[in-house]
Amino acid sequence: MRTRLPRVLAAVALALSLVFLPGPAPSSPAPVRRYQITMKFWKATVAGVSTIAVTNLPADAFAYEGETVEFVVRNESPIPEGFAIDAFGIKEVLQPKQAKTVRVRNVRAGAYTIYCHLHPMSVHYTGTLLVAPRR
Ligand SMILES: [Cu+2]
Repeated sequence: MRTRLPRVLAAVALALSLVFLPGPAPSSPAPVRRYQITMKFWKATVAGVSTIAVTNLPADAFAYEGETVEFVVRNESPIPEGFAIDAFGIKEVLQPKQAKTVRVRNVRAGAYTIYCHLHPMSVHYTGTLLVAPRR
């Protein structure tokens, strides 16, 4: 008598593979958050002293952990300016009118200061990159 066992085993194997094989890997890469930042310059009075002030507009950026953050930074100050985020090892120098793209991949949760490392903070406004944890 011919046995049906091979066919039954094949059917069981197929059923098990449909149940237990992992689904397709997520195909979409982590989202990218883009911020266009302009370093703006104007005359200001700090503690009674006439000086210049520089800030990043917008000053602040937001992302969720694991995302990629991309800053397109343009320097509208008449002198070289810095764009630094210590926690990610970023220390870029931008000449007047120069633009640079700075990418931070797979950001960790936390709050990070964005600042100019070339000049005292008293003539700059710092910004914050806020990275929220995923729930
Ligand atoms: Cu500066």
